[in-house]
Amino acid sequence: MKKILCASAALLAAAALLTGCKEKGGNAAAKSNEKSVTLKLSEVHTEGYPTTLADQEFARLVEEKTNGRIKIEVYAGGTLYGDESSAIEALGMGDLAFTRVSASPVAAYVPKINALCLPYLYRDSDHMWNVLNSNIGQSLLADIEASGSGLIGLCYYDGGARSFYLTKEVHSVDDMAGLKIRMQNNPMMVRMCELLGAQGVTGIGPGDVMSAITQGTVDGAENNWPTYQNMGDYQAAKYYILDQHTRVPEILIGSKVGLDKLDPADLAIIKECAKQTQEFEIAKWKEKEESSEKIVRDNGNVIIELDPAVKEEFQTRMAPLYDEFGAEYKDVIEAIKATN
Ligand code: BDP
Repeated sequence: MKKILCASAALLAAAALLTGCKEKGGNAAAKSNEKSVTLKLSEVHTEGYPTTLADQEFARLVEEKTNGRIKIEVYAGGTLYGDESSAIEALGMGDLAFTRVSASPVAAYVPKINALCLPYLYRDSDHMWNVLNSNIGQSLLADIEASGSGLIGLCYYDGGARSFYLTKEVHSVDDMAGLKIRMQNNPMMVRMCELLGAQGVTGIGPGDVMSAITQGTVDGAENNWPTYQNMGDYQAAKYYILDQHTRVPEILIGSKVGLDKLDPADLAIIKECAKQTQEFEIAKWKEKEESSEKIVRDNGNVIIELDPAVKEEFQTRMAPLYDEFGAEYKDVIEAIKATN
């Protein structure tokens, strides 16, 4: 008996994400005349940014490996969802097929993800990648799908180290007192500010940070070199404080309700293609991190290298987050620390 399987009725109804259904059965991959499916991917970064390039590479690979049956349209620059929490919510409801986001807002759905975002957790980038590529990182990615969150974790991308940038000079933890700082939508990040005597402000999408600083709604924000430069924030807050408090991985995630309706073989192809783009993004990331830092330095911004003792004080002040947000994942945190 031949069954007609619509790739995602929910997607079709909610946002016309699908342009067709395909017939189940037979060698789907070999049939080039089957109706194609078009799925949307939301990305806050602009064209040319490392994660956007990786999203596009993912789309290219999926189209190639499915002989054109599955097309993925990448919406860059936050044109579909300017705020990552809304994009994640849309995945859960089946209104969107994919989004590339920071791991930070994903923790609202899968709290265990906070174990990857704690401050001063990784010694450096290599340490982070050894963790993400190990069973620790890969099982956390699988946990996203198993958690009942409605999300599928597909792969990690590099997001470098995040530091504060402000309209005022900061040379010590005391200098942070009373500052209003835009943070990602994650209570752990807001609490981080509180522990420094500052005030974390959420609800501002990454594309709106520059104007929030210019208008004085906040005194600054925190991010890696590429976002600080690419979003134009470096023109509004000229002091970049190299405290490098976190390395928050980027994640490519999919909608479980939408993707589970695809042929399981196609979902397997999608998962495989996503994994293949990780190294691609890391290479683009390295280039962009360097060029962004150069642009910021050439612009005459003030880059504050903290005294090691001061950096240690930032770390000490943030240490309670390990108990407050990581108590249930002590084994994971220990395993991360023990990774080479
Ligand atoms: C950037 C991430 C982006 C986040 C943004 C933020 O690439 O996904 O949305 O930070 O701070 O580094 O919201």
